[in-house]
Amino acid sequence: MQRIRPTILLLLALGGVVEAQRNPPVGSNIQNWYSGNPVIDGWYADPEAHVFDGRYWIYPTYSAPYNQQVFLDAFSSVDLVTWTKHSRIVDTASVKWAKRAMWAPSIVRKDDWYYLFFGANDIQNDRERGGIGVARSRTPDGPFTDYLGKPLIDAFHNGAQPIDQNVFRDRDGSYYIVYGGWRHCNIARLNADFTGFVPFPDGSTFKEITPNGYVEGAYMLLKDGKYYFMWSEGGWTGPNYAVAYAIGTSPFGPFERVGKILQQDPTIATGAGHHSILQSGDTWYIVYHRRPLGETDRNHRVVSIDVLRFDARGLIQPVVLTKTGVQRNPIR
Ligand code: FUB
Repeated sequence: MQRIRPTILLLLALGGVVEAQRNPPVGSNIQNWYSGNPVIDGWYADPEAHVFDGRYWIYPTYSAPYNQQVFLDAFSSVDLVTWTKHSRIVDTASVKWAKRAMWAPSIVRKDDWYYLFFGANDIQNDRERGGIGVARSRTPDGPFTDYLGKPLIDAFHNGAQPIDQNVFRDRDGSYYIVYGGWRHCNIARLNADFTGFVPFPDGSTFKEITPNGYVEGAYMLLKDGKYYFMWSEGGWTGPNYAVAYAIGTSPFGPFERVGKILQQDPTIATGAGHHSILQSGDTWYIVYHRRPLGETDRNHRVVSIDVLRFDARGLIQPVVLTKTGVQRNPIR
């Protein structure tokens, strides 16, 4: 029999400890071992999830009447079960041009700064002040302060309302913003310090990549060399809100709609949509909002988390909505 080296034995033992930490011992209180859904307390929507500084983070919209949406809160956890609230990480008090409707934060870490992109004011035309802004902080819990003193995108381009942005780093190190409401989605390449954009070779800055069915809530995931472009469909105030996706070979598509991955389950919740994706080791999660059964107020949205699965061909399997949420997963 081959002799097993002590270091391998130690790694096997540590693996056992990690598994033991994730799985509930027989007879233990199951609530301590699952996140539960909603995963955080309160009315929140449009969550973007990340891992920063050894913690899981969720950055949502505060789901309330537009005039009360004057700040953003964040939530962090080391195990997906117990969450800490970080109140008012950014506030219209420190973003002079933003008055209301602070929506759908998207965060990236770059050069020891955390950049928080957000929508504000829900502008209806180019004469109104507002759009997509940027705030930044040295730490993921803020305080984030206005970076530009004005919106980064302050007008409609290709018919896209400047809201619902997702910023991502491409394989070559470039940063892109995908965004847009009113059934149009654009992509633009951010410049190195996020103060503006790098025009594309054809001279344009905003390229439309709207797939069939797109309404809002753009999100780009790079996985195994593919660009999974996801978005929300339907109306966010109703039960049929949903998430669909396409797969492309470049951030510019073309994106052919594959199908829905997230939608209501009338036995669990309605209006499931506006999501983001979280990875921890080999486990993928979808973090999204939904409306509890019986709730009719359009702002009564809660943030939930469930497992996201890919099949052997890399296609996303339909998400199973749960009340239990996901298993405890201590961050490594
Ligand atoms: O939360 C405000 C708006 O509702 C978001 O911008 C949309 O995506 C929808 O979720």
